[in-house]
Amino acid sequence: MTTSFAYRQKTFALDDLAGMTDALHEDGFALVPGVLSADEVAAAREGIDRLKPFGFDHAGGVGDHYKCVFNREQLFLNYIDRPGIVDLAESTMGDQCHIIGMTAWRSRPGHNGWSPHTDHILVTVPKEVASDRSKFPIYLCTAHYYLDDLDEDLCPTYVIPGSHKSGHALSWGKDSDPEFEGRKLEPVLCKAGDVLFFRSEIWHTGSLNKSDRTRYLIQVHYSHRTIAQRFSPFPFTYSPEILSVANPRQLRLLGKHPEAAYG
Ligand SMILES: O=C(O)CCC(=O)C(=O)O
Repeated sequence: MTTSFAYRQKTFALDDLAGMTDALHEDGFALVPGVLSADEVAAAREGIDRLKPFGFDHAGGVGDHYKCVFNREQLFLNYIDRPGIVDLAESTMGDQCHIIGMTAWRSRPGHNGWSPHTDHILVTVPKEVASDRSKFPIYLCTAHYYLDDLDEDLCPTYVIPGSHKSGHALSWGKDSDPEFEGRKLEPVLCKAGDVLFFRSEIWHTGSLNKSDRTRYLIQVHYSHRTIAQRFSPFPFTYSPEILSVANPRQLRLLGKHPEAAYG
Protein backbone atom coordinates (compact mmCIF):
# COMPACT_ATOMS: atom_id res chain seq x y z
CA MET A 1 0.00 0.00 0.00
CA THR A 2 1.38 3.44 -0.87
CA THR A 3 0.58 6.42 1.28
CA SER A 4 0.19 9.75 -0.47
CA PHE A 5 2.29 12.69 0.61
CA ALA A 6 0.73 16.10 1.12
CA TYR A 7 2.86 19.24 1.15
CA ARG A 8 1.86 21.75 3.80
CA GLN A 9 3.17 24.77 1.91
CA LYS A 10 2.59 25.99 -1.62
CA THR A 11 4.85 24.26 -4.14
CA PHE A 12 6.21 25.42 -7.46
CA ALA A 13 7.33 23.77 -10.67
CA LEU A 14 11.03 24.31 -11.30
CA ASP A 15 10.30 26.27 -14.47
CA ASP A 16 7.77 28.59 -12.80
CA LEU A 17 10.25 31.41 -12.35
CA ALA A 18 7.60 34.12 -12.09
CA GLY A 19 5.62 32.16 -9.48
CA MET A 20 8.72 31.40 -7.38
CA THR A 21 9.91 35.01 -7.60
CA ASP A 22 6.52 36.29 -6.44
CA ALA A 23 6.56 33.75 -3.59
CA LEU A 24 9.94 35.06 -2.42
CA HIS A 25 8.36 38.51 -2.14
CA GLU A 26 5.03 37.40 -0.70
CA ASP A 27 5.82 34.38 1.50
CA GLY A 28 9.59 34.74 1.82
CA PHE A 29 10.31 31.29 0.39
CA ALA A 30 9.50 28.89 -2.43
CA LEU A 31 9.30 25.10 -2.07
CA VAL A 32 10.21 23.24 -5.27
CA PRO A 33 9.58 19.48 -5.41
CA GLY A 34 11.61 17.01 -7.43
CA VAL A 35 14.66 19.10 -8.30
CA LEU A 36 17.05 16.14 -7.90
CA SER A 37 16.60 12.60 -9.17
CA ALA A 38 16.95 9.62 -6.83
CA ASP A 39 20.41 8.91 -8.33
CA GLU A 40 21.51 12.50 -7.71
CA VAL A 41 20.30 12.30 -4.11
CA ALA A 42 22.28 9.08 -3.59
CA ALA A 43 25.41 10.61 -5.18
CA ALA A 44 25.15 13.75 -3.03
CA ARG A 45 24.82 11.68 0.13
CA GLU A 46 27.88 9.63 -0.83
CA GLY A 47 29.76 12.88 -1.53
CA ILE A 48 28.94 14.18 1.94
CA ASP A 49 30.13 10.88 3.41
CA ARG A 50 33.52 11.47 1.72
CA LEU A 51 34.08 14.91 3.32
CA LYS A 52 36.83 15.41 5.89
CA PRO A 53 36.71 18.31 8.36
CA PHE A 54 39.15 21.25 8.37
CA GLY A 55 39.04 25.02 8.96
CA PHE A 56 35.69 26.07 10.46
CA ASP A 57 34.11 22.65 9.82
CA HIS A 58 32.90 20.66 12.77
CA ALA A 59 32.32 16.95 12.74
CA GLY A 60 31.43 14.38 15.32
CA GLY A 61 28.79 13.95 18.01
CA VAL A 62 25.26 14.56 16.75
CA GLY A 63 26.22 16.58 13.72
CA ASP A 64 28.71 17.32 10.95
CA HIS A 65 28.94 20.69 9.25
CA TYR A 66 31.26 21.26 6.27
CA LYS A 67 31.80 24.71 4.78
CA CYS A 68 32.58 25.84 1.21
CA VAL A 69 32.08 22.37 -0.17
CA PHE A 70 31.97 23.78 -3.75
CA ASN A 71 35.76 23.92 -3.43
CA ARG A 72 36.20 20.21 -2.72
CA GLU A 73 34.51 18.23 -5.51
CA GLN A 74 32.87 19.03 -8.83
CA LEU A 75 29.83 17.15 -7.55
CA PHE A 76 29.22 20.01 -5.09
CA LEU A 77 30.31 22.77 -7.50
CA ASN A 78 27.52 21.70 -9.83
CA TYR A 79 24.92 22.58 -7.20
CA ILE A 80 25.71 26.29 -7.43
CA ASP A 81 24.24 26.68 -10.94
CA ARG A 82 21.53 24.07 -10.77
CA PRO A 83 19.05 24.96 -13.57
CA GLY A 84 15.91 26.63 -12.27
CA ILE A 85 17.36 27.34 -8.83
CA VAL A 86 20.19 29.54 -10.12
CA ASP A 87 17.64 31.27 -12.36
CA LEU A 88 15.64 32.08 -9.24
CA ALA A 89 18.77 33.44 -7.56
CA GLU A 90 19.45 35.67 -10.57
CA SER A 91 15.82 36.71 -10.88
CA THR A 92 15.72 37.83 -7.23
CA MET A 93 19.31 39.05 -6.61
CA GLY A 94 20.48 40.16 -10.04
CA ASP A 95 22.50 38.75 -12.90
CA GLN A 96 25.75 39.37 -11.03
CA CYS A 97 24.63 37.55 -7.89
CA HIS A 98 27.16 35.15 -6.44
CA ILE A 99 27.42 32.53 -3.77
CA ILE A 100 28.64 33.60 -0.34
CA GLY A 101 29.04 30.06 1.00
CA MET A 102 27.93 26.46 0.67
CA THR A 103 27.46 24.02 3.50
CA ALA A 104 26.90 20.27 3.77
CA TRP A 105 25.36 18.76 6.89
CA ARG A 106 24.79 15.41 8.49
CA SER A 107 22.39 15.70 11.43
CA ARG A 108 22.30 12.53 13.47
CA PRO A 109 19.75 11.33 16.04
CA GLY A 110 19.68 13.83 18.89
CA HIS A 111 20.78 16.82 16.77
CA ASN A 112 18.73 19.76 18.01
CA GLY A 113 18.63 22.69 15.59
CA TRP A 114 15.70 24.43 17.30
CA SER A 115 16.64 28.11 17.49
CA PRO A 116 14.26 30.40 15.61
CA HIS A 117 16.20 33.15 13.83
CA THR A 118 16.64 35.31 10.78
CA ASP A 119 19.85 34.69 8.84
CA HIS A 120 20.59 38.33 8.04
CA ILE A 121 18.67 41.60 8.08
CA LEU A 122 20.27 44.44 6.14
CA VAL A 123 17.75 47.13 6.99
CA THR A 124 15.53 47.33 10.06
CA VAL A 125 12.39 49.32 9.36
CA PRO A 126 9.71 50.69 11.70
CA LYS A 127 6.57 48.63 12.23
CA GLU A 128 4.37 50.94 10.19
CA VAL A 129 6.65 50.50 7.17
CA ALA A 130 7.22 46.80 7.75
CA SER A 131 3.80 45.60 6.65
CA ASP A 132 4.36 47.22 3.27
CA ARG A 133 7.64 45.44 2.62
CA SER A 134 6.39 42.80 0.23
CA LYS A 135 8.54 44.12 -2.59
CA PHE A 136 11.52 44.98 -0.43
CA PRO A 137 14.69 44.11 -2.36
CA ILE A 138 16.03 40.60 -1.90
CA TYR A 139 19.72 40.54 -0.96
CA LEU A 140 20.49 37.11 0.51
CA CYS A 141 18.90 33.72 0.05
CA THR A 142 19.67 30.09 0.81
CA ALA A 143 18.75 27.03 -1.22
CA HIS A 144 18.24 23.90 0.90
CA TYR A 145 18.68 20.66 -1.03
CA TYR A 146 17.03 17.99 1.10
CA LEU A 147 18.52 14.54 0.65
CA ASP A 148 15.92 12.64 2.72
CA ASP A 149 12.17 12.33 2.90
CA LEU A 150 11.50 14.64 5.83
CA ASP A 151 8.81 13.82 8.36
CA GLU A 152 8.40 15.64 11.64
CA ASP A 153 10.85 13.31 13.37
CA LEU A 154 13.78 13.88 10.97
CA CYS A 155 14.47 17.51 11.92
CA PRO A 156 12.65 19.39 9.16
CA THR A 157 13.19 23.12 8.68
CA TYR A 158 10.37 25.25 10.14
CA VAL A 159 9.27 28.62 8.74
CA ILE A 160 6.69 31.31 9.41
CA PRO A 161 5.34 32.28 5.98
CA GLY A 162 5.37 36.05 5.45
CA SER A 163 7.56 36.77 8.49
CA HIS A 164 10.17 38.54 6.33
CA LYS A 165 7.71 41.43 6.43
CA SER A 166 8.27 41.95 10.16
CA GLY A 167 11.02 44.45 9.38
CA HIS A 168 13.34 43.21 12.10
CA ALA A 169 15.72 40.44 13.04
CA LEU A 170 14.91 37.48 15.22
CA SER A 171 18.03 36.76 17.21
CA TRP A 172 19.24 33.21 17.80
CA GLY A 173 18.00 31.84 21.11
CA LYS A 174 15.86 34.90 22.02
CA ASP A 175 12.37 33.51 21.35
CA SER A 176 11.77 29.78 21.10
CA ASP A 177 8.16 30.05 19.94
CA PRO A 178 7.76 33.24 17.89
CA GLU A 179 4.53 34.33 16.26
CA PHE A 180 4.06 36.71 13.35
CA GLU A 181 0.60 38.03 12.49
CA GLY A 182 -1.04 35.03 14.17
CA ARG A 183 1.18 32.43 12.50
CA LYS A 184 3.59 30.11 14.27
CA LEU A 185 6.53 28.14 12.92
CA GLU A 186 5.40 25.29 10.67
CA PRO A 187 7.44 22.30 9.46
CA VAL A 188 8.43 22.10 5.82
CA LEU A 189 7.83 18.40 5.19
CA CYS A 190 9.16 17.26 1.86
CA LYS A 191 10.73 14.51 -0.22
CA ALA A 192 14.36 13.74 -0.96
CA GLY A 193 15.42 15.91 -3.90
CA ASP A 194 13.16 18.86 -3.03
CA VAL A 195 14.51 22.40 -2.62
CA LEU A 196 13.45 25.13 -0.21
CA PHE A 197 14.69 28.54 -1.41
CA PHE A 198 14.27 31.24 1.24
CA ARG A 199 15.30 34.80 1.86
CA SER A 200 17.49 35.76 4.79
CA GLU A 201 14.78 37.76 6.59
CA ILE A 202 12.36 34.84 6.99
CA TRP A 203 11.86 33.59 10.56
CA HIS A 204 12.92 29.96 10.51
CA THR A 205 14.66 27.26 12.47
CA GLY A 206 16.08 23.78 12.33
CA SER A 207 14.60 21.22 14.70
CA LEU A 208 15.21 18.12 16.77
CA ASN A 209 16.11 14.84 15.12
CA LYS A 210 13.81 12.52 17.08
CA SER A 211 14.35 9.62 14.66
CA ASP A 212 17.04 6.97 14.45
CA ARG A 213 18.05 8.30 10.99
CA THR A 214 20.61 10.89 9.87
CA ARG A 215 19.43 13.91 7.86
CA TYR A 216 21.65 14.92 4.91
CA LEU A 217 21.41 18.50 3.66
CA ILE A 218 23.23 20.77 1.22
CA GLN A 219 22.85 24.54 1.53
CA VAL A 220 23.88 27.02 -1.17
CA HIS A 221 23.98 30.59 0.11
CA TYR A 222 23.49 33.31 -2.55
CA SER A 223 23.67 37.07 -2.37
CA HIS A 224 23.49 40.24 -4.37
CA ARG A 225 26.91 41.00 -5.86
CA THR A 226 27.49 43.85 -3.43
CA ILE A 227 27.56 41.53 -0.41
CA ALA A 228 30.89 40.00 0.57
CA GLN A 229 31.55 36.32 0.12
CA ARG A 230 32.30 34.37 3.32
CA PHE A 231 34.74 31.81 2.14
CA SER A 232 36.81 30.10 4.80
CA PRO A 233 39.34 29.22 6.06
CA PHE A 234 41.35 32.45 5.69
CA PRO A 235 43.31 32.99 3.49
CA PHE A 236 40.84 31.28 1.18
CA THR A 237 42.38 29.54 -1.81
CA TYR A 238 40.24 28.37 -4.70
CA SER A 239 41.03 24.80 -5.66
CA PRO A 240 42.85 24.89 -9.07
CA GLU A 241 41.05 21.68 -10.06
CA ILE A 242 37.66 23.25 -9.33
CA LEU A 243 38.53 26.46 -11.24
CA SER A 244 39.72 24.40 -14.20
CA VAL A 245 36.37 22.61 -14.56
CA ALA A 246 34.04 25.51 -13.65
CA ASN A 247 31.91 26.93 -16.48
CA PRO A 248 31.62 30.73 -16.98
CA ARG A 249 28.42 31.00 -14.92
CA GLN A 250 29.96 28.99 -12.09
CA LEU A 251 33.07 31.19 -12.19
CA ARG A 252 30.90 34.29 -11.83
CA LEU A 253 29.01 32.67 -8.95
CA LEU A 254 32.40 31.98 -7.34
CA GLY A 255 33.29 35.69 -7.61
CA LYS A 256 34.73 36.30 -11.08
CA HIS A 257 32.85 39.51 -11.87
CA PRO A 258 33.55 42.05 -14.60
CA GLU A 259 35.48 45.17 -13.64
CA ALA A 260 33.22 47.66 -11.86
CA ALA A 261 33.27 50.50 -9.34
CA TYR A 262 35.72 49.77 -6.52
CA GLY A 263 37.40 46.89 -8.28
O1 LIG B 1 18.70 22.77 9.78
C1 LIG B 1 17.80 23.39 9.22
O2 LIG B 1 16.86 22.86 8.67
C2 LIG B 1 17.81 24.90 9.25
C3 LIG B 1 19.17 25.48 9.13
C4 LIG B 1 19.17 26.95 9.42
O3 LIG B 1 18.27 27.47 9.99
C5 LIG B 1 20.28 27.78 9.02
O4 LIG B 1 21.33 27.28 8.55
O5 LIG B 1 20.15 29.03 9.13
